[in-house]
Amino acid sequence: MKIQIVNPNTSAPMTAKIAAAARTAAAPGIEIEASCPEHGPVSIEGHFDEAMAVPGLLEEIERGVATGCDAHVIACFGDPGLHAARELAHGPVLGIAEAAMHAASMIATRFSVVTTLERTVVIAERLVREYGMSDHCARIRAAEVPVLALEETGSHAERRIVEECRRARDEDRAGAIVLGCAGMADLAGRIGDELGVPVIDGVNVAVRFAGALAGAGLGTSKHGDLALPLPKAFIGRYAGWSA
Ligand code: 5HY
Repeated sequence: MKIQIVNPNTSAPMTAKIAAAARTAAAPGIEIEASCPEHGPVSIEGHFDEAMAVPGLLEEIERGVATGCDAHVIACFGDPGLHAARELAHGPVLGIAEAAMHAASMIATRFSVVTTLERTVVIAERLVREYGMSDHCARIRAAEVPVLALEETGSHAERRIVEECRRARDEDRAGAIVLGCAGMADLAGRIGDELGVPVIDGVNVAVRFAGALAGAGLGTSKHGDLALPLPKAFIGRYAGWSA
């Protein structure tokens, strides 16, 4: 089985970190194909970044479908382009936010999310509602850490995230904590050990859930709104999408 994982931003160090976390999570015999778009923002920290990242993400998903990937993971906590990617793919497509929130709801009555910047909290709040997690999600907190600070050795990013997770544990009555950025994939184990509560990395659980769904013979339904896109002409820079 081959699982594609796409980092929708264009940061090569973050893509490498996500690939490593995905390979650690993958069951024996599962091959991971990791990539990021050639075009787009180096980090995604708002609605504009998300919108600008989606065309490149969809080009990567289309490439993964063409190379025979059995399932696909979108490794960005806003789950950008998730439904559009599901239209393109036959295999399951999972976003790390959706996967992490569902995992948290299965191991704790209430969970909190610790994300990067305050301005992205509204995006996570929308996903909590969309995924039916409002009764499970105690709070969405921002550590006020820019995404790319997670790639800088010696930055205070990790310490700020640990402290925000500690506040979530102590103030939100959260039985589990969801990390709100793919760039935090390498922190879950350390923070969980330090705080004594389950800390969930979406890359880890999304890869495992994707393998489980594909292993169960389940793919994205092609009946209804997630059917393949209707063939039509695209003009200008997207002419390559013309059917
Ligand atoms: C992510 N941005 O997972 C999100 C995190 C965020 O570039 N990768 C990004 O702040 O929404």
